[in-house]
Amino acid sequence: MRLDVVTIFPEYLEPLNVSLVGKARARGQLDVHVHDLRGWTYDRHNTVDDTPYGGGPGMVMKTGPWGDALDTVLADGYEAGARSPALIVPTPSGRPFTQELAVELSERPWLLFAPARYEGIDRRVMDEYATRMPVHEVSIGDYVLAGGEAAVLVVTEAVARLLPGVLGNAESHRDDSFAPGAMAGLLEGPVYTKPPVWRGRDIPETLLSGHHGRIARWRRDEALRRTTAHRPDLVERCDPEAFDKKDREMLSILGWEPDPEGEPYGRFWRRADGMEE
Ligand code: 6GU
Repeated sequence: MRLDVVTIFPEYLEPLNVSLVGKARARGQLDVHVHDLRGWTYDRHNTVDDTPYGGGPGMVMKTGPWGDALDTVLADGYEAGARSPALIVPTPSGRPFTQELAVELSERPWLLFAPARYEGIDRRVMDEYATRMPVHEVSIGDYVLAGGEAAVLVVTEAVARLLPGVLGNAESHRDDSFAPGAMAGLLEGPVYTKPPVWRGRDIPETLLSGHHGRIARWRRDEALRRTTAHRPDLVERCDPEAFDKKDREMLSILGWEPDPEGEPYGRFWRRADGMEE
C-alpha cells in the first residue's frame, strides 16, 4: 500500500517511523511519502491560508497550494505505478471513522491524506478531487483537535494493522472490539497474564480452570458487563438474535431487558432500576 500525506507539519508524522507502521514500512509493506504543503507556495511568507468569505473567525486553507500539491503527488504516484487513489480528509465535521471504514481503506492500494489546520480547507478542493477519486472526510471522535495530523496517525495505524502480514498472528484480529464475528458489537473484557498473584490480587478462577467452554462463557459475560457499562449505545444497537440464553441471563442481571416495542423486535434496553457499574 502507498500512503501520501501533505501537511504543513511534516515532523508531526515522524511516528510513522515507529512501531507497527514503522516496521511495515521497513519490510516494504507500506510505502509512505510525507510532503510539506509549503513547497507549493510561491510568496515570501509561504502563505497557505486566508480569511473566510462571509466573514467569521479563523482562517481557511487556500485552494492554490492544495491543488498544486495534490496534482504533483498524484502525478508522482501514478508515475511510480500506483493506482486507484482515495483521498482522506481528516476533519471534525467528517463522518465518524470506524473499524468498517478501516477495513474498506485497508483494501485500497493508495491512500492520500490531506490534514487541515485552521478552520479547514476551501470546499472546492474536496469537490474537485471527488470528480476523480473517492473522497472520505473523517472525524476520529467528538472533540476538536488543532489539526488533522494526529488523525492521520490514528487512521494509518488502524489500517496498517489490517494489511496482510503486518500483524504477526492472523488470529489477533478475530476478537477485536468492533470486528465482525461472534463478539460483534461488544467490547473486549479484561485480560490477565503471569504472575498468578500480584500485590495480593489473583486471577479469576475460571481462567485457570482449563475448561474452554467455561472460559469462553466468562469472557462473554465480562464483554457484556464492560459494554453495558462503557457503551450502552452498542448494546442497544445489537441484533437481539445475537444474544443466547446465557447472554440474556447476564443482561438481565446487569439491568437490561428486551423491549417488546423495540425495532427490530426484542432489542435490549436498560431497565429504569437497572444496575450501574
Ligand atoms: Cl480528523 N481533525 C480535527 N482537527 N479535529 C478532530 C478530528 C479531526 N476528529 C476529531 N476531532
